[in-house]
Amino acid sequence: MKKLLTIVLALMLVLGMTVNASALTVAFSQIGQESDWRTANTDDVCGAVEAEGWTLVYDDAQQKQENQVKALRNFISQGVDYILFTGVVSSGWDEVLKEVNEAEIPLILLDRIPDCADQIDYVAAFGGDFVEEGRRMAYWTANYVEKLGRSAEELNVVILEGTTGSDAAIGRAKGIAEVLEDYPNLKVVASQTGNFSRAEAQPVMESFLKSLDKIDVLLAHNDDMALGAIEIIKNAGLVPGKDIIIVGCDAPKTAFDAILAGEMNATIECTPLYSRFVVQTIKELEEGKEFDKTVIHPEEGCFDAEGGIVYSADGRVSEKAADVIADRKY
Ligand code: GZL
Repeated sequence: MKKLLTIVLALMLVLGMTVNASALTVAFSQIGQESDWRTANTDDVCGAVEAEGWTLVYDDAQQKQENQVKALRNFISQGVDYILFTGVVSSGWDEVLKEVNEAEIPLILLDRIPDCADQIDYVAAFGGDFVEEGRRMAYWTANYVEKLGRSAEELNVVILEGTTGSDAAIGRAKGIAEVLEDYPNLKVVASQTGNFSRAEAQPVMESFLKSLDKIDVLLAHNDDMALGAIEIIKNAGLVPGKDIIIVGCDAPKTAFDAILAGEMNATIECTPLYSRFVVQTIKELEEGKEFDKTVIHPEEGCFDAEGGIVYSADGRVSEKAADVIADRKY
């Protein structure tokens, strides 16, 4: 009898947790649809939440901070169980995220981490190491220039920056500047935001080409802006990937296609595929696990036409795009 009771109790516990977990409502305040990365991130995270049988409450802020603030307040009034949040910019979140804390709704930070992170409660955080991604863009470029035998040349570098005020753009800019200090032959002659979007990067690339006598390298904080710039470079009668070395960041399939076409030289990976982290974290939180405030960074690489180029201070070597494109998931 005692044994039967133990089995029944154990079953109730497991069922209880399963029932609990399946009844969850997970809200996601997403920035918008500005890039291939963002679309892949949305599809991956939302697909995973729904695949678990959880109720998804999703908001696309269309790049506007005020829309995200409104969405977060709506999530609070709906009494959701978890909030997933990535901010379009780094500042201006203190008040609303404190309201999330006061409502005692567990907050999971994804992708871009708000400046106020140390002053608020969040249960876990996951996103790219943007400063390191910037360093890798610059390291790859310096080593590729050396491979071309052009290290003695003074090369003009232009930069298409991401969304002004976002930690992704701030971090990548910091990483690029830090490494280029050691390569005086790579001279940044212009740097301007293209807001992580193809369309907004194009007039900026046009203005670079019109105002500068020579451009040898384009560093784009994301591949969408690099791909937009490639069209402008071709329209100007130049050969992208040859007349202008082009390095992006994110590594969506569209960047691989450009690399295989010889129009782009390299991309630094910044994975948007957070679903495994989100689902595992919520399940572990449901079981009472505690996380510390460390931002968990995924393992990321670098891809180019030939492979074999060192792209980091710890000696990591790029992979050949043609060898890995078939396995890419975004
Ligand atoms: C990076 C992410 C950036 C991508 C862009 O984690 O925040 O925003 O690099 C996206 O493509 O728009």
